[in-house]
Amino acid sequence: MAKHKIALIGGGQIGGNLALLAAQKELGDVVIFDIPKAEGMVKGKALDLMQLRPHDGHDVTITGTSDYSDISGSDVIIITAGIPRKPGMDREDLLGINLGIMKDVASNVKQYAPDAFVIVISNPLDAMVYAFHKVSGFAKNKVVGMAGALDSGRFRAFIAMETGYSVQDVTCMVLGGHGDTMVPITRLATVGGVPVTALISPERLKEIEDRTRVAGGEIVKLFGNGSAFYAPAQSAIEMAESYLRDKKRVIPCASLCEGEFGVDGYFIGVPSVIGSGGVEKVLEFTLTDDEQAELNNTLDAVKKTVGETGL
Ligand code: TXD
Repeated sequence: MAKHKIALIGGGQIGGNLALLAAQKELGDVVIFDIPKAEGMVKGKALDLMQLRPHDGHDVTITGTSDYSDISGSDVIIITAGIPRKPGMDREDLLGINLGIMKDVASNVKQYAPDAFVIVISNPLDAMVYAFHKVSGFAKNKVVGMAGALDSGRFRAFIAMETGYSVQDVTCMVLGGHGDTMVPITRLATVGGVPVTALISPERLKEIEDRTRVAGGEIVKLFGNGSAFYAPAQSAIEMAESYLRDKKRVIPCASLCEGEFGVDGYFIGVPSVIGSGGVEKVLEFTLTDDEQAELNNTLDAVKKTVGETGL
């Protein structure tokens, strides 16, 4: 069977880790694309990763390039092109610069990899995935935003840290926009099937929910320059793997809703089945009145940032 091909548009902090993780999982050959001024960086990262292979034994090829034609025939495209936040910035502050970049990326991906499954990571995520979809004209099942996987992972991590129990057994879901209005569905969070509400006080759960909402900003503040990259990269790789290996994982992703959860025409974090058909289905379920109100609130935030794209 021919090897899969994964193209990373943007080979910076997240892009470099995407390349490492994709190679170590032998998801396929990896092409790291970046702009000409960063060509040396991505060629260097690719060569360094090629030299890591003997230690891990993963037989894939990793290359770096600034020539878009090198992404031709990719099965998966993962986009991190753009600038990250600096302390004090909201994700929405990145819109002006990153929207221009995303329009350029979308046009080139449409030209060179029209059949790929596209995972958008660049911020502001909810607007960037929308922009990619609008500019590329890709079918809705072939475009998805990575945010909920990261936000849910952060929620899970904080619950594991609070209880001391294995992260493996913590199950959580964070829905909505990738911003401070995101919606942790605490009601359904469990540790090994035991509701977290039986393990953690309401006051602490509220603090954990609040920390989850601003977890990205907490790291940006600590770094002073740039944002998280290990967990974002792993989150996107889980989505790519589910597509490439038709795993039918159910992952909170920014998928295009057309009526689900009362959302129509926007990409927003919802439980999404990822398989060889891309986003194969959005799994809808009844929210409580409070949860629906929070989702409507986060939708308003998504509508605002999407509106600013002018698309
Ligand atoms: O959960 C999420 N979706 C977020 C997303 C989690 C963390 C970070 N989030 C966002 O991802 C972040 O706010 C940024 O918008 C992106 C990428 O973050 P990263 O930390 O990887 O940024 P870097 O290290 O600056 O890498 C960006 C690369 C860099 O190498 C640039 O040269 C390149 O993007 N770049 C481009 N690549 C292709 N095409 C164009 N036009 C381009 N412009 C810059």
